[in-house]
Amino acid sequence: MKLYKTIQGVFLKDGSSVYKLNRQWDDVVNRDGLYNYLLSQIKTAEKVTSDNWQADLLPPIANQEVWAAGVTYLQSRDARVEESQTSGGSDLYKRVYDAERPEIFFKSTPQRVVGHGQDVAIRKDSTWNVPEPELTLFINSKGSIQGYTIGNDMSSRSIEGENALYLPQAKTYDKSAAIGPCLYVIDVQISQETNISIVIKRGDKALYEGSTPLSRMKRSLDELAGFLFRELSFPNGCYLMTGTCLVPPNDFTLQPGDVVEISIDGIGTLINTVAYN
Ligand code: DO4
Ligand code: MG
Repeated sequence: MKLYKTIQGVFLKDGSSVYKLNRQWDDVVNRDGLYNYLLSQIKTAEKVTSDNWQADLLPPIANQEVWAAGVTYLQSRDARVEESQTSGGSDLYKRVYDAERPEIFFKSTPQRVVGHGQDVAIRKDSTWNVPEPELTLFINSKGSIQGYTIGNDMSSRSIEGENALYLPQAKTYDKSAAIGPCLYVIDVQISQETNISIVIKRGDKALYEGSTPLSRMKRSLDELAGFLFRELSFPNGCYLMTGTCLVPPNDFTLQPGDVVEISIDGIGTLINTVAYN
């Protein structure tokens, strides 16, 4: 089942049927057994017959913070080892990849997040910018994974590469986090065979394309959620981006007008155009 947030409210899509839920986003999503709760709502919710409900899509978020895990795939480790050669920080990435404790960092407050169809930003003071396509977990306030969405952890490689201590500036700025188009809720954990793919388009040319199964991630999803919740509470639940595996070649940087399309099996496609703030 898929949950969408729009200007008109919260909508639930089950197969080809769509229902309007008369509750606020936080109240709908932050619960145990979200899948069964949504199933029960279908019995009483108003069925929507026109297609207009999708017109004013918002990111699937209200009062949730967005956090991110890093260096969870070998490809991310290697790319960062390379970009930090001159700063002397490359050893950090090798060590965190092998360590018991994962890298987890704060990514975004909800008001800085954009959704499907909105612009994502690159920093004007950065010379090397990339999208990071990431499976993104919705975790309820008790620390249990209840759903999934598509995330784009927009990053400045020039700023992070200059000095690892600049990570918050490389990662967190207005419109640096995109999530959507929906929250995907299933009654089992998402399959390891699930593919994440990306296409970056400039005009009608695809400049970079890549795809990877989730199984290439070094850590488990529960492990990442467990570390995030060790000493942090999230009264409305939170989102956790789980790291990237798809890294464009080193001579690639995003430009305003580029279109980033990220797809995850079962969830859909998140499309954003790149712009300056
Ligand atoms: O270590 C810096 C960030 C890593 C990251 O965002 C990723 O691996 O996806
Ligand atoms: Mg990332």
